Amino acid sequence: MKEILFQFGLSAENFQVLPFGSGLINATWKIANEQGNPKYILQKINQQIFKHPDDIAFNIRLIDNYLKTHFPDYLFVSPVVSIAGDELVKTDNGYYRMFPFIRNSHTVDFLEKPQQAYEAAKQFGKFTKLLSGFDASKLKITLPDFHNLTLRYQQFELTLETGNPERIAQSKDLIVAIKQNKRIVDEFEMCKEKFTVRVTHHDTKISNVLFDENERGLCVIDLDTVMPGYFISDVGDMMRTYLCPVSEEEKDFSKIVIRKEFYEAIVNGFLSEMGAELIDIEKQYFHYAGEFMIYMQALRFLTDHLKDDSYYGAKYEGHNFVRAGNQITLLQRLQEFNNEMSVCLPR
Ligand code: GN1
Ligand code: MG
Repeated sequence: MKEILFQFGLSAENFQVLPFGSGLINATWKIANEQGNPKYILQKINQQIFKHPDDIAFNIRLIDNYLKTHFPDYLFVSPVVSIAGDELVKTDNGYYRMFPFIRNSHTVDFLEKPQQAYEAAKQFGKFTKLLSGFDASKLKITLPDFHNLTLRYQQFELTLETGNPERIAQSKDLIVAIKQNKRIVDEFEMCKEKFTVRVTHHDTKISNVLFDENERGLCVIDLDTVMPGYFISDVGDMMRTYLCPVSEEEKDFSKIVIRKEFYEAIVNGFLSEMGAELIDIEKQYFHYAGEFMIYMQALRFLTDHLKDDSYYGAKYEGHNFVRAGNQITLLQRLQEFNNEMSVCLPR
């Protein structure tokens, strides 16, 4: 750590390095000064997943330039440049990057109020809207096929033949549930033909939004997965992670419910920025977004369980099995909700 801080022009004697955040992929630390005030966020990029960290830096630079030119008032958190002049510091141990800690800002790990969902949805919508004049095809693909549901389904089917046979046998019910919902994959194929490709964040969990002291959204962060994509990725992951009072880690599935006020907050927050951008067919599929992302996450957790947790890892035996079951339950609750609500929400 001393060496890494040095490369970013900081002396380890003047700073404390504290673990920070709860992401599953990259490791994150908060760098605080001697008084304990946070000054920087340091991240190690997981190179098992992001094979070309330079591509992430490239994308951030392009977006940064575009936003600084066209929307200078937008708060964009640019990475700290190292003494060698790079956004990334490469060590034997991997790639690191650093961001300034924005004063008086904070992140939220659990949503307590619908207003937080509104603010977050507004910020993710605003990010895509501000970049509507930017050519998304210039972005490097940092994770090929990241939200390609069709491919994920094919990988799942392949895993049913090549995966851990004991786990496959034990997961029968979840496998059936996945297969029964295959329609969601078919609908995605239709979406791909009709939807507009836009700059998409692809990781809209609540901790990727900065809030100010008055709980107003400031901007979005964590741009590793910003790529060309469809709005259902961003809206869908908000539905997946904001609607329910418990997370994908919850083992007691009876706690999985859909909170209507949070649903409305996502719709209103996102449409406050993107309402004029979305085309009719996209608006008609607003409700599909949640199904799409929850189903894909169930599929990913289950596939990983059947492949002995090679992607997500496991903190206990059966961890990804529990996560997959949790997401299947969430999918069922959302489908019930969508059926009941179809009258009062824009369909
Ligand atoms: C991963 O690391 P984190 O938590 O931001 C994953 C997301 C999943 C999420 C599930 C690159 O995101 O796609 O939705 O875990 N990111 C990657 O918790 O695979
Ligand atoms: Mg992330």
